[in-house]
Amino acid sequence: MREYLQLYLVVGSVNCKEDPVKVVREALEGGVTLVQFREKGPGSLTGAAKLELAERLRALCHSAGALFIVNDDVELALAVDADGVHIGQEDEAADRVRARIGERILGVSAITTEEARSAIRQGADYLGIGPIYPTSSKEDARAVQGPQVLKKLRTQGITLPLVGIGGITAERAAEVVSAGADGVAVISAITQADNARNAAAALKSKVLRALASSSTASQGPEV
Ligand code: FQP
Ligand code: MG
Repeated sequence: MREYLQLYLVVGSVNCKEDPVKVVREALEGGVTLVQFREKGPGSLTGAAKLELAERLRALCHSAGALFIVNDDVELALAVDADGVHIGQEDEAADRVRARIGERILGVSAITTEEARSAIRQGADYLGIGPIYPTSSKEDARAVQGPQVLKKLRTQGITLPLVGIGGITAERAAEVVSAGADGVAVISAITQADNARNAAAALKSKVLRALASSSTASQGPEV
């Protein structure tokens, strides 16, 4: 699980300036390890069009060796045989979603240690932590937490895979990982870039470098 969180793309058709299939294909070429299909908000697809896009994105992800997860919509996740579902604190209860999806991956949004512990008890496989920085991709986002929230969760004994989300750019990716995340989740840093492939590749290299230095950080000075 942990490795798949390295570069996590959250995407829906409304986030994309061009064909979402093209954006996701390029993002996968650039090193995205997991795609969350988040088709919501004004102008989003519904019904058969939503199902069809989900199927196309799932196929692309699997050809690239990446995971495909559906946001909020458990029924859609089951219909397209997705790898999992991501839910937040306002969505269907985590233990109920766990019961519906069986062994598939369950991601849960959390900020506080209590939310994290509760999600873990209910069967979460990873937690989405944020917003780390200010974001314009989500109208009803909670208060900005800063990378410190990740450090705090780790200090308080949360060892589950964690991915930071909210306002993360290539410039900020390293500090998110250094604070305790296994990777970064982004919407606009990839979907609004002039070149999704290059944007993804830049993020990925920052994440990999930060992961490499975190894993040696406790091993003393280099000799
Ligand atoms: N973290 C992640 C990720 N994905 C998300 N979609 C969220 C957090 C937010 O339910 P939620 O989840 O609070 O809001 P929404 O359904 O509008 O996205 F795992 F990618 F880090
Ligand atoms: Mg949700």
